[in-house]
Amino acid sequence: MSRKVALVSAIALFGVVVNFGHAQTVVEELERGGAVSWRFLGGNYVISGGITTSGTVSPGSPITFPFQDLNNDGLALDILLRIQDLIPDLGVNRDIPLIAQVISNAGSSAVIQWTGADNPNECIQVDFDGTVINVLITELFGQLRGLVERIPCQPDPLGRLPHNTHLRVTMTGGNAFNVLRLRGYIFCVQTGQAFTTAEIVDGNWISYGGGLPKSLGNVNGDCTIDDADLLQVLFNFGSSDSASDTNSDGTVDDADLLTVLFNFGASV
Ligand SMILES: [Ca+2]
Ligand SMILES: [Ca+2]
Ligand SMILES: [Ca+2]
Repeated sequence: MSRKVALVSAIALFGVVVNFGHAQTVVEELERGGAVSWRFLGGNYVISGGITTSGTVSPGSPITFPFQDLNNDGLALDILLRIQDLIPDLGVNRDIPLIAQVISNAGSSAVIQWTGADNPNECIQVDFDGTVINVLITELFGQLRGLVERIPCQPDPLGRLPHNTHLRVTMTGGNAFNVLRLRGYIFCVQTGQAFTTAEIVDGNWISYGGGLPKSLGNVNGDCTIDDADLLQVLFNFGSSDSASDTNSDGTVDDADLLTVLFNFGASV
């Protein structure tokens, strides 16, 4: 008996059906999704201090935020905000670690806030609308607050995630809780007159996540883990088909099959 047949027989005997798709909160479902797609929908910028000016910031391209547990508090909803991805034209290549905090959790909806700062204390060339100025950046501060709600399971509306999504995160709390601030000394001269603050205000953003990722056995990326996933793994058993390789170790084998079986029946 081949290994594959032995495994399937064992499964049939034990009838492993674990269904954890229901009775979770949206916070757990968001974490389970492993990543969100995110798009800045535009806003205004205000610069004051050593330079005083203002203008509009165009909507950005959709980006992906893989979730991590950056502060080791057991909640893997933290993200690394790359300024370069958010505002490519600014020329600031720094990351702000945004730590997730659950503000409220009503089960079917929740409010999550991501907050973080970076203090580079580096003289960096910053491109303000085509004018390149050296700035000794002392502080980068970011904060996002979003309302997480369920939506019908569907392909990622922002086209970033490889699996279907069933959660939408919309900006909430306005300017008070959604901040991207850059502070520093223009021309890298540390005098009071040179101290400048640049902030994005009246911005808006949207994000999508949830769903069932490949790592849980949803190898076809739809809204359930079922016999279609099982068949796909069996069909590709022994190959290196990355779509069917749930643990991304380069081989489709019994570990991947067990992942599908363990989560069999889950749906969103
Ligand atoms: Ca965390
Ligand atoms: Ca599936
Ligand atoms: Ca594998």
